[in-house]
Amino acid sequence: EYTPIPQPPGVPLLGNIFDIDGEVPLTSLELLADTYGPIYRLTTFGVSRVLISSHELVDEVCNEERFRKAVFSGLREIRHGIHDGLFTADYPGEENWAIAHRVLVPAFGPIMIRGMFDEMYDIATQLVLKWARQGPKHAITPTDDFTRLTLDTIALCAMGTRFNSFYHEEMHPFVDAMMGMLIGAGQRARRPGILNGLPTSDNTKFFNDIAACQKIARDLLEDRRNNPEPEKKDLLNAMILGRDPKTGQGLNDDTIINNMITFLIAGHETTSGSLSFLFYFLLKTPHAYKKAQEEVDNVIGRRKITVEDLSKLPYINACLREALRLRPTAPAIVVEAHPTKNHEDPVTLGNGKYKLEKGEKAVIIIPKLHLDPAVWGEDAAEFKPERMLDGKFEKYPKNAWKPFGNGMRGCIGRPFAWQEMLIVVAMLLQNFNFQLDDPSYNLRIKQALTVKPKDFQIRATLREGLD
Ligand code: MNH
Repeated sequence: EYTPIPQPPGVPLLGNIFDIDGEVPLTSLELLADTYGPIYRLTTFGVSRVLISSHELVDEVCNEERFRKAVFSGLREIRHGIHDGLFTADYPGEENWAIAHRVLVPAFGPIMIRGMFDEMYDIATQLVLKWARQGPKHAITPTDDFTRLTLDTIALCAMGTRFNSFYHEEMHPFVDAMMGMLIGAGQRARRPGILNGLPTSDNTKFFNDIAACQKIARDLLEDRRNNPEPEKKDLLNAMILGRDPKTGQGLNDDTIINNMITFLIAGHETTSGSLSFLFYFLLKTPHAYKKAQEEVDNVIGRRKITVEDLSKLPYINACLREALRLRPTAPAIVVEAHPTKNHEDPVTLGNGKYKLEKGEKAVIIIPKLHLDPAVWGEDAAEFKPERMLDGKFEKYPKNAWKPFGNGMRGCIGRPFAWQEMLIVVAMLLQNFNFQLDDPSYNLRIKQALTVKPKDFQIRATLREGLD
C-alpha cells in the first residue's frame, strides 16, 4: 500500500557510507537526488534517514503541527559545547530554549540591529582598507577575509570584544578553539558512536577546545558584569539585562555563555560563505554586477553609507536572495515527527504515500529544494536576481525559499546577517572594481558545518576618483 522509498544498495553493516563523499557530503546528497528522486533513504551505522528535496515534500515537513527540528549528526556533537543554547536546544519544550528565545527576539529586532550599524561599519572599513592597501595585483581569497569580517563583527556585537582579525595572521585563541570544536564535531559525526567515548587524542582535543571556548566566554561575561556598560546596545547586555516577558526570569550565566558561543558559531560561517557566493555569482554575471554597482552609485554615490541607505538597495537585496537560493550556506536542516503533536502511526510523507520508520528523521537538501522547476522554472539553475525583486519574491509559494530554516526554529540572526551583508557589499562595490583572479574559475565548494566556495580568488582595484 505504501510506495517504497528508493535507496542505493550499499554494503552489509556499513550501509551507505561509501555513497557519501567524506570531503563534500553535500555533493553526494545532491547527485543521489538526481538519481533517486526527491525522496530517498540512506543508512549508515544502522541509522537511517530520508532525504527530501521537492517543494511538495518540504512544504509538508515544514508544518510545525506535525514536525519539529531534530538535533542530529554534527549539530548533536556541537551540543557538547553549547548544550541547550538556541541553535542546539533539543526542542521547544526544552525550557531554556523558550526563555532564551523570548529574551533574545527583541535583541535581534529591527531597532536593536539598526543600533549595531556603527560597529558593523567599523569592521567593514577595516576590510576595505586591507583590500585597498594590498592593491590590484594581489590575489584576494574573499572567503578568508569575509570570515575575518563576520567573526569580528559578531564578536563585537555579541560579546563586546575585538578579535582584530585584520591585524593578525594567526587567529584569536577563541577562534582557534571554536574552529577546533567545529572540526571535531564534524569528524565525530562521521564516526560510529562507540569511538567517540574513547580517550583518543582527537576526542581529548575536542573537549579541550570546548573548555577553552567556554573559559574565554566566561571571562568576557565576568568582565562585563564587573564593568557594566548599561548604555551599550549589544547582545551581551541584552542577555545580562533582559527578562523573559512570560516568566520574568533572566538568563543564568551558563545560558549566556552557551548563547555567546552559539552566536559566534551560527553567525560567522554562514554569513561569510553567503558573501563569498554572492561575489562569485556577480563576477560570473556581468549585467547583474553592473546593475548592483549602479545602484550603489545612484543611492550612495561617493559619500559615507548610512543606515537609511540600506532600505534603498532593492537590486542588491535581490542579488543576496538569489545567491542564497543557488548556494544556501546552511545546506541541510533536519526534522522529525513532533513527539507530542503528531500522533500518526506510522508517520508518513507525500500525503500518506511514503512510510517513515519509527523515529526516522528527514533531511531537507536545501540547494536541491531551491532548484525545483515547479517553483523556479526551467532556468532554475541560472543566477537571475530579477526573479527576486520585490513583488515577485513575496509571491513564491510558502516554504520554497528556505536558506534561514523553518518556523520558530528558523534563524534568529537573519536581520543581523542581512544588515551586515548589505553594508559590506555596498561599501565594496562603492570602492572597488572586481575581477576573477582566474577568469576560467568555476564554482567548487568546500564543506564543514556550512559550505563555502573553494579556491575562489579575486582582484580588487580602487575605483577612480577615490584616494
Ligand atoms: Mn542563523 C538558525 C542560516 C546568520 C544565529 N540559521 C539558523 C538556521 C539556518 C540558519 C538554516 C536553522 C538551523 C536548523 O534548522 O538546524 N544563519 C543562517 C544563514 C545566515 C545566518 C544562511 C547568514 C547568511 N545566524 C546568523 C547570524 C546569527 C545566527 C548572523 C547570530 C548573530 N541562526 C542563529 C541562531 C539559530 C540559527 C541562534 C538557532 C535559532 C533557534 O533554533 O532558536
